[in-house]
Amino acid sequence: FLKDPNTVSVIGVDFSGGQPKAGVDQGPFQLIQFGLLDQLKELGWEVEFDGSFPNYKKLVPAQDPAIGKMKQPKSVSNVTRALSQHVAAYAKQRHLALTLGGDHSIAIGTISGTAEVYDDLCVIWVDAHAQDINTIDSTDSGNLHGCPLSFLLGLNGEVHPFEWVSPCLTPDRLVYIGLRDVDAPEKKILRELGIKAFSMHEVDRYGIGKVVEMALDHVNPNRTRPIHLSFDVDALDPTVAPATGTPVRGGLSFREGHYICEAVAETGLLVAMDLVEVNPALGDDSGLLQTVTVGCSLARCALGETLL
Ligand code: 5AB
Ligand code: MN
Ligand code: MN
Ligand code: MN
Repeated sequence: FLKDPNTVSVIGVDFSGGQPKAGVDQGPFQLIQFGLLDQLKELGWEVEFDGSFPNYKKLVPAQDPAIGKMKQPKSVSNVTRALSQHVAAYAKQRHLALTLGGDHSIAIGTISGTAEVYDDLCVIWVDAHAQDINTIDSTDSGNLHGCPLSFLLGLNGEVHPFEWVSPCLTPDRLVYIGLRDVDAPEKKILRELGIKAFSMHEVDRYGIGKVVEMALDHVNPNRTRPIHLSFDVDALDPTVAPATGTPVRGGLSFREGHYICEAVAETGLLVAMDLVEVNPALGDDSGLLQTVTVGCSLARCALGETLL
């Protein structure tokens, strides 16, 4: 799907409005500061980065009152709308879009953007949380990083200010890996929609190799569909990636996380990746370095770095 030589367009989304903890907007800066762009060049990618970080922050209005239970709705809508256009433009050029977060609400933008170009898209969602499939009514927290998929699946109907989001995903095109912290309403939604989810229980039972194979068989049976990988670093065990806003014990090991990215790279079908929820303000210095190091190596593996 991508033009040759492969070009990766990196987007740094300095946005934290989908959740309450300050600092996650600095994730992109830290990942790039650590050397991610050069690392991708060394892998042989043409790397396109417009160099600007504050471009999303300025879309956050001074006042952003809650609407219903939704917190910071205008901020999330403004940022994700701009981001969807950004990602779609790169996807149209057949560049791989690598979006660095920022909290996971940005997936409303990234997946909308990719889906606009690739109508046969499937999404692999790697996360501790049943991701973010809370509807604007089922959410307890009102934090929109817990809701992106409800918008993408069209579960919320027409909601101001998200009228611009058109449902672009069907349940059969979505699969989760890494779940272990699922709200009751989310469990209900997953069951009702028949969404395939491989929790940590399945990872333990089958092993990550079989889980990824089953996940791909479910959403991409003939390996013909473009893949959007949305990777929330909190899918990893907190001992592996401590600097994140909603850590949950019993997560993916360092190798399991990397295996997912290596296996997705092997399909040759990856067209977009989100790497989200790195919060440099959380965890101590070594925790930050560890989390940024892991984030960069996950991205490299998704973009083709192999061990041998
Ligand atoms: B993350 C929770 N389900 O809705 C909610 O980090 C947590 O993007 C959402 O996965 C976590 O607030 C969102 C309790
Ligand atoms: Mn170009
Ligand atoms: Mn998430
Ligand atoms: Mn999460």
